[in-house]
Amino acid sequence: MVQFQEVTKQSALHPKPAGLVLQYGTAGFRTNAKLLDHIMFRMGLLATLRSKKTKATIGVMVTASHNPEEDNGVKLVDPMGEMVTPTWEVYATQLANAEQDDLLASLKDIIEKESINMSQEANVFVGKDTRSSSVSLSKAVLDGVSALAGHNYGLVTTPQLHYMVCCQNTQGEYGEATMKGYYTKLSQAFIQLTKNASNCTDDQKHLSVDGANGIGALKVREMESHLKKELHISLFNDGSTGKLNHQCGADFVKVQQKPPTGMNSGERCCSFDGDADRIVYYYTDSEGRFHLLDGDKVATLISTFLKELLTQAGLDLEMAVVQTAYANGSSTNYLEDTMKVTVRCTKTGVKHLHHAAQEFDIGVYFEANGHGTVLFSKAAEEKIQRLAEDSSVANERKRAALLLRSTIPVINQTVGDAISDMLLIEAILAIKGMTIQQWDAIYSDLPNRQLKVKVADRRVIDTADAERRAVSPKGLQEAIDSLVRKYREARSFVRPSGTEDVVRVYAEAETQESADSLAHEVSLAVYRLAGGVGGEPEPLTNVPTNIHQGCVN
Ligand code: NG1
Ligand code: ZN
Repeated sequence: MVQFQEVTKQSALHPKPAGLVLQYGTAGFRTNAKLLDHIMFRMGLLATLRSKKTKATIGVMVTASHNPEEDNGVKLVDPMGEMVTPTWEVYATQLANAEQDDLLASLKDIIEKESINMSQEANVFVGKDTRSSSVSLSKAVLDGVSALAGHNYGLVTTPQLHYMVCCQNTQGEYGEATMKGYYTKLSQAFIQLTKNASNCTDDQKHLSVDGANGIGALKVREMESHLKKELHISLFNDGSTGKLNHQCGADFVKVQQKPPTGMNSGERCCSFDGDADRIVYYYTDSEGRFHLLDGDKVATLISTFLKELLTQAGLDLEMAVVQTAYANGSSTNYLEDTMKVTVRCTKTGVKHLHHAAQEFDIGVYFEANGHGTVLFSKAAEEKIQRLAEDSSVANERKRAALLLRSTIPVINQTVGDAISDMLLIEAILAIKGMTIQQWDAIYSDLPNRQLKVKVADRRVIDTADAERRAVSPKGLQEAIDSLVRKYREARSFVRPSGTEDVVRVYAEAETQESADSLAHEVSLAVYRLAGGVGGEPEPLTNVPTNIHQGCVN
């Protein structure tokens, strides 16, 4: 077939380095940008096949999110704006690792297994972040997509691309598949929602945003005029001078537990990550202490707000909060014991959280690192809509129903979205007349520490129970259990990262000292029992920068 001749011709321009093996991981393919040209071309091919198969528009986003500027990555977006389905992750890995001469055979194998009609039209939306390598890598994707099928959005945030794909496949029901459509939908909804906070002062309307020197900064600038001064944004790390994710951005702030450089963090601040699908808030108090409000605090604020409105509206809808093992233990206790909200724990990676959240009328999902959103089932949206329109409903119920109705369009339900989450959080704080200090005081985080350990092969670690227990190597879980028993209010778990060649260690305990020491002891157990490489992890207190041989925070 002519199509296959074209594939052969084009793929020669995007050759695969022989022997290189990469895995479609937690967030697609992600590694040093120099190794990704052939992957991009092949993901262009695969997205075209997926589009033919689903008879719908498919998205391809070129980004390595919060990872360093030198890295890049790619992930596929399914028709409703969600992450690509797991069977196709397997095809992605198969196609990516086929040696040059086997590429056609691998492609034909997928076509056959999925009974794809090759004469079906295809449509693929391609987006990229601000990394310098994203320019040529997104061109490689487009080479893989037939010239007719592709729609290149150029610079977009990851969640904007997910949104466009969903709009396109719902024939505009979800919104208009343009940048203007995105800004208009979100900002109009925000303005509508904050009308209910009429005595909000200019001070309360002010927010400092760290754009991580990435795409989020560009897009916040673009959106500002749509917000009609209802939110006053001071933008830092806007990409004009600094390097992407370097000493700034949501991941830096969360892991280092300190403000980004180039920002006065006294007041209410937030940081996006490099592709603007994560957000964390923070402030520094009058004694100079830094306070982080991470994804768990965001989930708590949003779910408290929604639960109060549901009660006031008298709506019987089942709401749940979905977290991962990284959620701070205090947040889980608060949600379950005080708020009486159902809490679910899934494996790391938003596709798992998203899936679990879909099982409820309202599913609030957030990773501790700040990636998350809220999902409303069709039935829930309809019930809210009916109540908001019901003229026989009395004051308090009516107000709550109207607020719930106005909340829905502020949210990007396809995937976690820093811009949309920011607008939702700002609206909630304004409506509740709540300061960031009051929000922070809802519960106190247990001190915690995250470390990384290098091992020869991280696949030797197998986990169960939503990654909270290690089932291999032998003896590791027993070692962790006995270390945890030494500390009060302690918890620890380990898992192989899906985006980096490391094993992650998490520990929390009553004091920071205990959390640090437990994390270190568990790192040593991993190092000894799971084939650690490099020098043994050293205690945190000995190394002020938190950077160790074989154990990097
Ligand atoms: P890995 O490297 O699998 O831990 C990290 C984050 C995930 C998710 C992905 C995708 C942590 C501990 N892990 O995955 O939550 O966001 O990156 O970006 O934050
Ligand atoms: Zn990201």
